[in-house]
Amino acid sequence: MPKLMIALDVLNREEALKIVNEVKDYIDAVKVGYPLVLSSGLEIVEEIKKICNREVICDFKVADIPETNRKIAEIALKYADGIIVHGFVGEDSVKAVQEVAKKFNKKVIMVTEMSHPGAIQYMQPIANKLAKMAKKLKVDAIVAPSTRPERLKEIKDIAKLPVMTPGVGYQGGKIEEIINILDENDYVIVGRSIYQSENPKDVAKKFKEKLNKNKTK
Ligand code: FNU
Repeated sequence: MPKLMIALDVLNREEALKIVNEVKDYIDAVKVGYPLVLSSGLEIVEEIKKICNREVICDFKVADIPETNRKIAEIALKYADGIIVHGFVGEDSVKAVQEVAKKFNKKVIMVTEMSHPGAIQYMQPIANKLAKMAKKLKVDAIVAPSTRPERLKEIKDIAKLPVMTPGVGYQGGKIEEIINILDENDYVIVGRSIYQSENPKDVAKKFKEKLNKNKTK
């Protein structure tokens, strides 16, 4: 059964911690990004971990020269269990983050093709190459879109690595359409459908149940 990762893109500490506390029994991991970290500080990662004792990944989509990437990773991975980086900036930039992650025994997750419509414009044409690069560099996981199941499958088949897939719920992706592509090492990322709902706990529970039951082969 694939894991459920909540994307916690809320804008304040209290709300973030309240939601984590509500959904903690049904999630396997938490993803924080700029919206939460810039509004509440990186220490929020430690606070989240204290409440739910789950993996916390920093979605910083790091995309700079190796030296700057290295600095960002050094700070983020002191707290987080993994960091999301962009691959299009090239192997050297990703490798710089991998070196830091190795030191801390943490994960590097590399974006291949993003889930929004605009990703078709520039990312999709290079995404298969990025998937090959991810395989070559042996990153710990890749990001690929659940909004385009056929692309998710193609990219996963090329990279042969665990996938963290966003786009389920608000962006139109459906668990039913991706479940047969995924395995127990993969993560389905859900944000707004959980944290903007009236009852985040119930919604997280339902997603978790869907991940458990929906495999058809
Ligand atoms: P929700 N995210 C994404 N698509 O949506 N990191 C990508 O291709 C990607 C991401 C993040 O739509 C997005 O920033 F690489 O509310 C947000 O944090 O369910 C989450 O995944 C999706 O949130």
